[in-house]
Amino acid sequence: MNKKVLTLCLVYDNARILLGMKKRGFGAGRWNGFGGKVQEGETVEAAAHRELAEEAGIRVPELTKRAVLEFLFEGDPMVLETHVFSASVFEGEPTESEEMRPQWFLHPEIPFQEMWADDRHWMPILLSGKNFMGRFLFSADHRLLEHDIHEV
Ligand code: 95F
Repeated sequence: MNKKVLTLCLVYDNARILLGMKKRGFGAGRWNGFGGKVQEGETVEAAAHRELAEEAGIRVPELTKRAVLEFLFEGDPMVLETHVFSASVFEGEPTESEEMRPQWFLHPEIPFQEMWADDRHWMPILLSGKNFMGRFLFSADHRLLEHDIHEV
């Protein structure tokens, strides 16, 4: 099985969540958490810290493991194994990077219609404090075909 390991970090508190508008590359034009590919010789958690710093300009003293999500796209043998982390405490001011434009959203105003179609299925579970696993199958044109989520 061909797989890529990715990270995804959500910084949030009881009122708001920090998302970034992806400015280029895969997923451009969508709001998402901050993350990306784990590099060779790097731990998954180190990659998550690095991507938060690179893409959002913030540092977090602690990341909490929350989920592992598998994303599959029809016609593509690659499985995207995405490790989801959360943090509530951060240092620095969220700053726009080449990759992302950060913005805070109140929980009831999360722009699900401008996000990957999986997010509306799992982000409410994340915000409710639960941990979970999920598998999402997309068509080649990024429509969500199947999804399966288990709380753990
Ligand atoms: C969400 C995704 C994907 C999907 C893109 C690559 O970095 C990790 C996050 N990531 N995030 N919410 N959905 C389908 C994979 C394209």
